[in-house]
Amino acid sequence: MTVKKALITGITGQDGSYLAELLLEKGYEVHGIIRRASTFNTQRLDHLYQDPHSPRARLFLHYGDLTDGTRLASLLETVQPDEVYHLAAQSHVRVSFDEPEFTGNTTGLGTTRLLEAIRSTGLPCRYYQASSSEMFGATPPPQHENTPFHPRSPYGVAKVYAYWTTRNYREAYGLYAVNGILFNHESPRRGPTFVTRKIATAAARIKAGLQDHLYLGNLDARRDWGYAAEYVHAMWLMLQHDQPDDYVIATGTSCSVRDFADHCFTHVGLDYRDHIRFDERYLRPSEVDHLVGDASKARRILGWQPTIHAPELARLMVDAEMAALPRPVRPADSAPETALTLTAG
Ligand code: NAP
Ligand code: F7E
Repeated sequence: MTVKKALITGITGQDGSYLAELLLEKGYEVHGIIRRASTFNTQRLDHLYQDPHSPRARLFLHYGDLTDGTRLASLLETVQPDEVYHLAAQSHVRVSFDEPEFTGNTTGLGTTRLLEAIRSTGLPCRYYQASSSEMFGATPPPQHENTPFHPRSPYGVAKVYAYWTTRNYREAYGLYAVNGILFNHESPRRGPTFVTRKIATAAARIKAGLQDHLYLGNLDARRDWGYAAEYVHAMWLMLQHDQPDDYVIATGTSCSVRDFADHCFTHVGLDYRDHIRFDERYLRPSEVDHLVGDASKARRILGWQPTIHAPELARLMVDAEMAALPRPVRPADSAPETALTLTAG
């Protein structure tokens, strides 16, 4: 039996790590593109690491960057993937207002570079584009596949560009290319500056007496928050279908940032109102007020359905933060028995 090969851009990110896990479980050979950095950036993958010299190794990492189209093409030639999951992006909405040009270059044009590399190498691979509910922006909920886009940030604008580029390569060149329009999805592996992780971390640390307050911006924004481990399954399902198509992936429910904070703090027996303070630095020049996805197409055609909604998500994220807290150092933990005996003596 031939082993399927997948190439993942953004494998070091939240979704990349869950997707790599899923594909390895399914027996794939997984290749990931990572950026060269002066420090290691593979923490989310360390538990999956296999010595590439081992004959059993099925996870391979390669240096590359979305700004380097030549490298993307040479990697495709080398790896010859059956499936390409394009997850890499400058993915932080607030940061995209500070770095609009960089965000356009990576999140927008990076998609063109990768699709053009696939087209020019002529590989018959299937392509997944990480599209986002941020593309809907100001258009009121519920949002589905035919809802008009009205992005409210340079990030959202770049994702709209990437979405249409993906559709254009499907229509113009017959590429098997799909857009997964994913609503917010979170986990203990979420980047620390996204609001759910920021709140979950703070709730655990405040409970443990390690900090007193948490500074946030707009508490009234409402999001449709799901669990990342369930959402990567939808990405895989999209590439197994007979026809390439675009799908919304969401829970169909929403809550406000304030509600999410309430879930997290209540879980550890605290009142969020005693600990949250306002900092205008976390406001955005234009905000997305309300996102709720209608994922009925994915349920009907792919059989995908989420099981975890915001309240459970908040609890599982806070539990993970509590478990990861530094344990208080006791003498028995810090010193070997002989030293302890000497000190005691
Ligand atoms: P993430 O944790 O921020 O991960 C982003 C990944 O992209 C990281 O591996 C990062 O590498 C890589 N990357 C950034 N710039 C790059 C460049 N110039 N060249 C190569 N790699 C680069 O994002 P995520 O939450 O996993 O999301 C995955 C994708 O889905 C993103 O495209 C995001 O925009 C999109 N999306 C996310 C959500 C969500 O709620 N999570 C919803 C809809 C769509 P480093 O580790 O080196 O930084
Ligand atoms: O903000 C508000 C903020 O940064 C959520 C990305 O994965 O999902 C994500 O984008 C809400 C916003 O996620 C703080 O104003 C208040 O209304 O966690 P976030 P996001 O902007 O929704 C979409 C689908 C993506 O595609 C993106 O890649 O929370 N908020 N106070 C705050 N947000 C942050 N980050 N920090 C605060 O202190």
